[in-house]
Amino acid sequence: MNTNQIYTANLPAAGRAYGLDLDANLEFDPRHDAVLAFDLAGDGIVSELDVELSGQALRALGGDYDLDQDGQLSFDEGIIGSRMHSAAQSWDRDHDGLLSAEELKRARARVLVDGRVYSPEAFPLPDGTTGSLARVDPRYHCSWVASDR
Ligand SMILES: [Ca+2]
Ligand SMILES: [Ca+2]
Ligand SMILES: [Ca+2]
Repeated sequence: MNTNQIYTANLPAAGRAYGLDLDANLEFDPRHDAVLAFDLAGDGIVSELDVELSGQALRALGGDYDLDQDGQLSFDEGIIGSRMHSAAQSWDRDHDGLLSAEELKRARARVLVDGRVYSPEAFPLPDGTTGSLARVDPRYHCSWVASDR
């Protein structure tokens, strides 16, 4: 497969979800852009709660404990955020601060596009090609997606 990598910004999406700006226009569009979430309960379903908690955990992993994203850090958010940070660190198995394709797979990551659930190894990109998530960097709010074009 001939791959090139796309750099995407990680943006807040609806319901505090963790959005990936696949079409690189710095806005979250639910039809073209993706949401990164984890099947936290391991039941094969990515629920709305999974999506919200995944977003919070990914931001906490990057050091952002403002769980409700209102721009203020409450006392409770400091405590819960640091717990979420510790929990999310188990996804980062080599402790480099990034989530690699392999780490995402082991953590049961899923990519949601236009209401459908895909594997992070194959999901539709806005240009009609198939993408796979190569790396997620929660500290710098960016990701790399490999395209099959
Ligand atoms: Ca976008
Ligand atoms: Ca807050
Ligand atoms: Ca890692």
